[in-house]
Amino acid sequence: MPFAQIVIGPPGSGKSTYCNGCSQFFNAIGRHSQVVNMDPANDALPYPCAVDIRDFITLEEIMQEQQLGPNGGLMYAVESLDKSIDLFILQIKSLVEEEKAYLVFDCPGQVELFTHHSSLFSIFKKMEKELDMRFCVVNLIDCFYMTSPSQYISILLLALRSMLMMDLPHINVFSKIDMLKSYGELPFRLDYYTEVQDLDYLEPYIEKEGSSVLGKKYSKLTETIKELVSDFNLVSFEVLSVDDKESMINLQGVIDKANGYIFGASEVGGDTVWAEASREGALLANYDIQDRWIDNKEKYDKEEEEKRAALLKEQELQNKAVDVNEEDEWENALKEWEEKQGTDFVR
Ligand SMILES: Nc1nc2c(ncn2[C@@H]2O[C@H](COP(=O)(O)OP(=O)(O)O)[C@@H](O)[C@H]2O)c(=O)[nH]1
Ligand SMILES: [Mg+2]
Repeated sequence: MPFAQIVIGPPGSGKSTYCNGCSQFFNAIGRHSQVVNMDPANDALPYPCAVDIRDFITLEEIMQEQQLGPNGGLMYAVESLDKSIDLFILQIKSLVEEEKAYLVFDCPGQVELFTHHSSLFSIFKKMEKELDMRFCVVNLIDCFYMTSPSQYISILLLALRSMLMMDLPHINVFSKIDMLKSYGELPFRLDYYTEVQDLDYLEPYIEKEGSSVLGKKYSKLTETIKELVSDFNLVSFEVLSVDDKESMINLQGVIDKANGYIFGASEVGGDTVWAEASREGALLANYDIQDRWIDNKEKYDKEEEEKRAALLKEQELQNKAVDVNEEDEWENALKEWEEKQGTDFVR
């Protein structure tokens, strides 16, 4: 049974960087994975790409032929792929059936594709049906939106809309969490935002923002959206900084649960230690995001920096490459994780 992640989120939210991180992470734990580019505008990919939608269609050509701008061109591109989808699915089929690869789909950033436009969505539904693929949508949202209460409410609505539209297991993620502290102090703890706790507490902050920037009607609209999001009670977030190994390990543990990978992993194979630990529920049970990213961020950053420097020194001594090797970094991070996991097992 094939498994996959569908990586979505607004432009610049870190999707391609995350897909590259996934590629390295899965390599380190021994899971055979491949990244598929679904964005016809993605001309500089940071990862090795197994199937590229640009082999079927490129945005520049469409914009020229159809006299469209970038957004219209993208919609047209996805719609035309929808019509000639069979060849594309055949390539995906060979990846999952012959290569037995775990797939990561890097999607375009236009949010309408995930909120009310059905083309891209129907491609994934087709794969689900024809290849019995198990998906998890990973929705990346820049953590900067946490810093304004009305924008925070807007992204909750956006997340809710794509959850309802895509109708697949869905993990929302605040990306670039390493930047959050530099945006200034937040009125609430980080878990308030990630767990989407009682939104009524935000009211005075929305009002304040309304009177200064956006006007009364806007804050009333925000209040109504807030009630709607609370009524559904579906949205919550994980956090991610791609360079931080611990946040990556934590996120992948959550995703494996959501798409059911941990229950079917024996068929996929290659990452036994990881799969066993996930099944035992030993994945970073005590990952404290407030502590890591706000209260003691500098301390942890310094520790990470020291670890990197030590690794660099060790490599220099061994006359290896001068640049710290990503593989060695992962090896160390996973070793630490296994040690932590050991203590969890004992407990
Ligand atoms: N600080 C920080 N920057 C990030 C992180 N992830 C991505 N970025 C940066 O965000 C920018 C946009 O990333 P990209 O992956 O191209 O976004 P995409 O448009 O969603 O594919 C790039 O400059 C990345 O280096 C992160 O975890 N932390
Ligand atoms: Mg991208």
